[in-house]
Amino acid sequence: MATAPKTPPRSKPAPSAKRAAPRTVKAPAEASITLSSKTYSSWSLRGWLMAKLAGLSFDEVMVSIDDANARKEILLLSPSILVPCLTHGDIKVWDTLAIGEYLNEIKPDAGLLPADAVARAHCRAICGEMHSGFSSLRSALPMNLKGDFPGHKVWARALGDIERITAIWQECITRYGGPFLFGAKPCIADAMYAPVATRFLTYHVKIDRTSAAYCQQIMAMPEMKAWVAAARLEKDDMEEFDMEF
Ligand SMILES: N[C@@H](CCC(=O)N[C@@H](CS)C(=O)NCC(=O)O)C(=O)O
Repeated sequence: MATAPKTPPRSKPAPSAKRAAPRTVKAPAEASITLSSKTYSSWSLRGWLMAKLAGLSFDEVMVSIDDANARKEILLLSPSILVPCLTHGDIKVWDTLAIGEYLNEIKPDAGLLPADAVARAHCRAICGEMHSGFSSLRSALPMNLKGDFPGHKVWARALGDIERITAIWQECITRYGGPFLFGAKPCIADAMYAPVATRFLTYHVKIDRTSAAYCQQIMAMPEMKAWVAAARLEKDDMEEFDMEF
């Protein structure tokens, strides 16, 4: 006589196999970056923007460079007592251009530097110019993301810097097709010049149409919008400042 096939008894799920409620676990950041003011610190903005463009996940370590205790803390974090400083595992990189180069090495697919060797050399040259030059522009027009100064008198020596910077921008945009300096995507050079774009807008500097459109392009980047929004929430307004910081 044929017997009906037995259905195997349902085994009770082991306690550990019970379905757990879905949890979102935030992955630890890959790195951290020390920054000072989002309103006034142009170098903080450059380093931060490079890390964002690289797609690095990082924690922001905000330090006040005016506070003596904070200065001691920065000294531990950044041997030069300058911001920004990138900490990635055991490695510390405390100069903005070096941060850009380092990020390009650990995130080679992010396109932080142009793929073409000639364009790459051009990019490094204009980044170097920004890094070591334009001191008249820096002191005449300090970055201030909360400010709006129409009619601001631009010191004559700064005019030469403005002329040179806009010539750099025009040449890049003409040669590589824009809308960013080296083509369709922002790269290290755009991060280096982003604080200049903010200054031109803050002080209503009269510039050519290509350069003015480039400033708008920089300000429309989602990363820039996030930085500016965070700057507006900062409480530490400075009444006066006479040097770039
Ligand atoms: N050349 C440096 C410049 C960095 C710099 O000057 N940072 C300013 C803030 S924007 C700073 O940390 N100043 C410290 C101070 O004034 O005590 C770099 O490329 O990172």
